[in-house]
Amino acid sequence: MVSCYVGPGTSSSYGHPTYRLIHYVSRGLGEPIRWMFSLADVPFEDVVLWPRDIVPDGVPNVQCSTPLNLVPILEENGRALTQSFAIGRYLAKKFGFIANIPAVDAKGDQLIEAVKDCRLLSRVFIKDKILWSTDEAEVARIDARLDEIFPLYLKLMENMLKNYPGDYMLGNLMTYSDLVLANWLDIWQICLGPELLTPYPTLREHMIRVISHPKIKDIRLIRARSMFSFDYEKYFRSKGIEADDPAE
Ligand SMILES: N[C@@H](CCC(=O)N[C@@H](CS)C(=O)NCC(=O)O)C(=O)O
Repeated sequence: MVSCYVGPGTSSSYGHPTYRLIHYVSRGLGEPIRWMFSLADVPFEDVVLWPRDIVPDGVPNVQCSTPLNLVPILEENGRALTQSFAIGRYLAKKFGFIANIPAVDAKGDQLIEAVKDCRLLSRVFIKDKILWSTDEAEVARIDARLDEIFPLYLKLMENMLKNYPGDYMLGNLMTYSDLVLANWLDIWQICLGPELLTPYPTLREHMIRVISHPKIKDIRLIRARSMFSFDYEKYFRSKGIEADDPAE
């Protein structure tokens, strides 16, 4: 049983912080944080949680005492920080995944907030569609809702990328906003099918550029694809989605 300590931090012996990231076994909200550690060559302890429904005895293997009990949680020298985007922005500033020019970084934040909105709006429909929906009328109802959300947001995100020259959101440097965008495009196109991105070639090329990065590719592949559970993984395998990885 792992317990998450919230309180005054402890110093590490040589002044280098000690990091622990606590998150579910899936990619989800924790993934851009893992990618930043990898890109920055900063070691961290990757504490993997197994969702209640797939832990054999039904007891999660972690007990957290942080506000809201939500993961991911970053511990730095024993001090806990929650809220994935707060963690992400903190590490991005520390490790250099921002442009360091306020007006430029605001553009990166604008993209991140659009991704967050799209995730929150679509999440429940994606989950219902993948996990629970069996009858065609229900799937059609969910698809209609998803069709109201994705074209709007994907067009918006594509325009944001196109409006800036260079391979990445803020030019030729890969920043935190690129990691957030690529991770969620990756998850969405796995959940809803690769054709989701067909009308948005700039988004698709961007996603492939990021997830194919040598320091991202391998750690991405050891994670469960979904934000839900391994039952979901079985579902993907049964549909043969595993063979169709855009980073391959
Ligand atoms: N706004 C939060 C949302 C965190 C969140 O919803 N985490 C989910 C997992 S993706 C969670 O911990 N849910 C509680 C649970 O599953 O028991 C963030 O960005 O970190």
